[in-house]
Parts: sequence; structure tokens; C-alpha cells
Amino acid sequence: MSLNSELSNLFKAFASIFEIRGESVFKSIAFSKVSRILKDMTFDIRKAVEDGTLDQIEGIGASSRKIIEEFVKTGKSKDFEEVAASVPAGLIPMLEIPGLGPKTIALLWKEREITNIDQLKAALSLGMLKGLKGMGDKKITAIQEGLVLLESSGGRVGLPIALRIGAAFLESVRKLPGVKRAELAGSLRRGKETIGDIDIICSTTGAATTGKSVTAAFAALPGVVKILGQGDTKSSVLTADNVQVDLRVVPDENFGAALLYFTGSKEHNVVLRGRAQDKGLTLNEWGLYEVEAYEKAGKKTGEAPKAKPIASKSEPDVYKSLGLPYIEPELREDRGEVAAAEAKKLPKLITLADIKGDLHTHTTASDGTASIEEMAAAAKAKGYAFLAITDHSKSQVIANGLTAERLLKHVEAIHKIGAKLKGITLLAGCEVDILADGRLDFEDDVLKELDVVVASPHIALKQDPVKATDRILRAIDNKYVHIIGHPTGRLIGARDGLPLDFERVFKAAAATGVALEINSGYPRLDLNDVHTRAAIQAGCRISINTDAHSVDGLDWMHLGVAVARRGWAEKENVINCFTAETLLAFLRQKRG
Ligand code: DGT
Ligand code: CA
Ligand code: CA
Ligand code: ZN
Repeated sequence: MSLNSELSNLFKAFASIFEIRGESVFKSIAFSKVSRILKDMTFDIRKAVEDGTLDQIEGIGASSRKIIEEFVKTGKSKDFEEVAASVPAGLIPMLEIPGLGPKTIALLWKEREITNIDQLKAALSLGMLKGLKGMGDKKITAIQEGLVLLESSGGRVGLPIALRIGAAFLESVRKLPGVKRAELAGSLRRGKETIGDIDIICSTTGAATTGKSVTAAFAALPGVVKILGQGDTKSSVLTADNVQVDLRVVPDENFGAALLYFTGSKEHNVVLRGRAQDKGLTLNEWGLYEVEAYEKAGKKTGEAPKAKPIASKSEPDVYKSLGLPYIEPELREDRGEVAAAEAKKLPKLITLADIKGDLHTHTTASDGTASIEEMAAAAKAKGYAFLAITDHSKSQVIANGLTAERLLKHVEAIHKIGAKLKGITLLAGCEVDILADGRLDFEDDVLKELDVVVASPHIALKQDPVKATDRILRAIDNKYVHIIGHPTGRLIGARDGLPLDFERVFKAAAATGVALEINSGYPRLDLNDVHTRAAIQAGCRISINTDAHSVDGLDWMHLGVAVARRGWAEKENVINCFTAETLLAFLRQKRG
């Protein structure tokens, strides 16, 4: 784990412990924020400490700075040890149980002396939680299910699986009797790389009884293996892939506000509510209301407020009434999107339709399953203007990497086939390994024969930050390199990848005109969203590629586009959106 993520986890734990202790929420919020800042940071925090620039990072206060400095120097924090020692150690792992937050953990601890997961299980089986304040049957069932979920799934599911399941359920929900509108919400709609659970919001055509029949029909859908919870307006189920799907049913009048609320992120919602408050309004999952009218009208829990909302039907309505243009879901992470919207400076996000070609694909010449002709035909059928064939280089022995001799023959074959094709430009390239010291797998006299060179790190991914960064910089400096493929080599859930000093990498890539890849293949999705945005801000070009090893592999472009959108990318930033002509000019320019 990198130092940044270690510290991010430390501050997250800090925040949770303060919440468990029931102290000032402000402390907890401040530490959560520092945790997030550290997670999103594109440079090594060690550097900021060493340069003495820590105090220039917005959102990190004096006490957090002290903790960071100490941790960087000694690998620990006395403050944290003290705070952690103030609550039983077994409480911290309990935070991982879905549906169980710090407040409930505090309650279980204070009222039932439960201080670890095993005691919680025992208490549940003995029925000891009954009678606790706020601990109804539903809540108890939710905790039981959370425990099952924690042990069976071990957490989050990847974006491609969640998209498939989400799309299938959404389609089914839209067909249920009484359903008027339905949309995906939550992290899936925001396009996050991993998803905790799938959220669906739907509206009904009218009658109050419809909600109940909709949730019942939802829980009876094929594909549901277990019902986790079921009520008049919401239902949670578990699918065969062990993924939780939450459905919420609202009156059609409130659909936009509910969709906005349950799309999140929680942090984006906090900023919106603050903005509403400043205008004398109140925003919740039902709508945007005038505070006075809202309070006067009164409200029963679980039912729509009696007051008439200023806006609630659609998301654009709500944003508009807050004096803002519509903010795309992928931007809703409290990363400055509301301020940008206010200043009319939101990016015009790239879409899948803007993509004109794929620049990193494999064929049977190395480890792919389709021929050059098959890949070209599939790309053409997608309406692409160009396709680059980039098989592996010789070091990738297990992937049947090409020797220089085989590569040059392959290039000839690609050119020959390309010459016969109409409507699509076929580029002959190679995915050249960046060796551990930054040398490339082929000499320049081989590289210069290629139309496009993708240079990627595949081995030796556990280098220290200086070695790793120097390695990538050396590849960027090679005159024949056009794209750095999956720049860190991380695999989501499996390995962190190279601990790059991204600022140096972005500066060099921008200066030399090398594009940085967002690899659409899951579990790569590397560069990630935060790094993509920082790269663009530093003036880099981005290339989104599927790294397809088959004809079907070309279909995953939308995953990379999701990452790019979360990275605030516009089509101008992405070389795959160029026309074939502009792309060729871009490729030539690099070689001067
Ligand atoms: P996930 O499922 O962990 O990948 O992330 P989300 O963002 O889908 O989170 P989830 O499923 O717990 O809730 C969906 C959205 O509903 C979330 O983004 C914001 C909203 N929401 C849920 N619970 C709360 C809450 O306690 N407070 C606020 N403000 N919003 C919430
Ligand atoms: Ca969710
Ligand atoms: Ca949820
Ligand atoms: Zn590849």
C-alpha cells in the first residue's frame, strides 16, 4: 500500500472512532475530508512534507498536518494510537459490516457491551438486540444480512459486472405494472470503478397501494436469490452473483429529487443542501422546498411532505432552482463540480459516440483470438475511422510476444490488409514492454517502422517511487513512443501498480506529446479518474483503448469512457476522438 493510502485509511479510522465516541461531528467530518484528499492526491504526500508545502494543500488543517508529518517520519501516529486505544479494538472491524454505522456500533457497545464481531453474532442469535432504542426488526435483519454479505462477498463488485446486472434489473423494473419511470442511481450511475450495491429508483403512476405491489413484484423477479428487506417503498435483494440491488419507489412527482438524492455522492448532496440552505430552501429526497412552507406543512416519516415543492420532478429542475446548470452524475463527487457549475465552467464531457477508433488491440500474432482481418472488420462495423493493431513484444514470452523479425512481417501483413480496406485506416503498431530500467523491448530501428507505439509496463511493478517514475519518464522520452499503455499496471483488488510521481510523469508527457492511456479492460481502468483529471490539467493528451484480445473485447470502450468522464475529460483531450487525418498528424509530430 502506498503511503498516501495508508494515511487515508488512518484518517478514515480516526473519523469513525470519533463518531463511535459520539464526539463533535466536526472533527469526524474534517478527518473524513482529509482521508478523501489523501486518497485522491496525485503526488506522494512524502514530497509535500519534505518540501514544506503541506500547509498549501487545501482542506488539511493544523492538527491533521501534525499527524501526517509524524507518520511520514516515524510510520506511526501517537495521536492515533491514543484515540484508537480509547475504544475497544474489536469495534473498528465492525465498521466494515454493510448497514452498520458508527452510531449503531456505539449503541451496541454502550448498551449491550458488544465490542467485536463475534460478540455481535452471539448477541444476534440470542435475540439480545431487541428493545434497544431504534433497533426494530428491520434494523436487526439488516445487520444480520450485512454480516452474511461481509463474509460471503468480501465487499465491492467491479463496474462491468454491476453494469450487466444493473441493466438487466432496470429493464425488468421498467416493465413492472404501475411503474412509470425508472433509472439506475448510486455509484453505478456515477460510473465508479467498483460498486458496493446497485441502486434503482422508480416512480409509480399514482395510487398509494402501487408501491407495495411494485416492491413485491421486484423481489419476485428471476435472478433474485434472496430477499434482504422488503417494505412498501423499498426492497433489497441479493442476486446469484452475490450483488445487492436496492429498489426505491417514489411518487412520480418526486422522481427527480429521489434520483438526485440516491445518485449521490453523499458528499455532493451535502454541498447541494448547503447551497439550498443559503437560499432559504431545504433539499431532501422528496424535493426542494421553501423552509418556512416545509416546516409549517408538517410531514410523516416515509411519506411525501405535505408542502408543495419548488422543484422535484426532474434533476435538471432541481439544479435549475438551485441556480445551477445540470451536473452529470460522473462529476458528483464533491471535487469542485458545484463551484465549476456556478462559474459556468463545467466540462462538456466526452461520450462513447465521440470515439472514432481503438489504438491498443491484439491479434493471433501474439495472445489475441482474432485475425487482423476479423479485428479490422469488427472495428469498421462499429463505425470506427481507425484501428491500431498492437501485439506484444518479445519479453512477453507467455503472451507469445513478437521478435523483431516476426513483428516486421506482421507490420507488412497489417499494411497489406489495410490497403484493401475502405472507410477505415489500419495502423500497424506494437505494445512494447517498458523494461524495469525504462529501456524498451525493441531498438529504435525497429520502432521507427511502426505507425503507432504503445509502451506499457508489465513486469517489475513493485519498484520504489523514484525508480518507477524514472522508468516511465525514460519511455516517454523515446522519440518513437506515442502512448504509455496502462501507466501504473495496477489491477483493481489485486495489486497497486507502480507508485508513480504523477506530477513528473504528466509534465514530461505534456512536454513531449505522449498520450497517456485509460485502459478500458477491467480490472485495469488505469489511469484512474483522479489521475486522468490531473493529467488533463497538466496539458496531457489521453488515449482510451480496450486492449482487446478478441472481437468482443472491442466492446468495452464504454468503461474507459466512464473513467474519462469521471476525470472531467472532453473529446478534445482524447486522441481517439480525432479524425484519422488529425490522428496521423499527431503520430507523425511526435517523431519530428
Ligand atoms: P456504493 O454502493 O458503496 O458503491 O456507493 P453509493 O454511492 O451507491 O452508496 P449507497 O448505495 O450507500 O447510497 C446511494 C446514494 O444514496 C448515496 O450516494 C447517497 C445517498 N445516501 C444514502 N445514504 C445516505 C445518507 O445517510 N446520507 C446522505 N446524505 N445520502 C445518503
Ligand atoms: Ca450503491
Ligand atoms: Ca444502496
Ligand atoms: Zn495490451
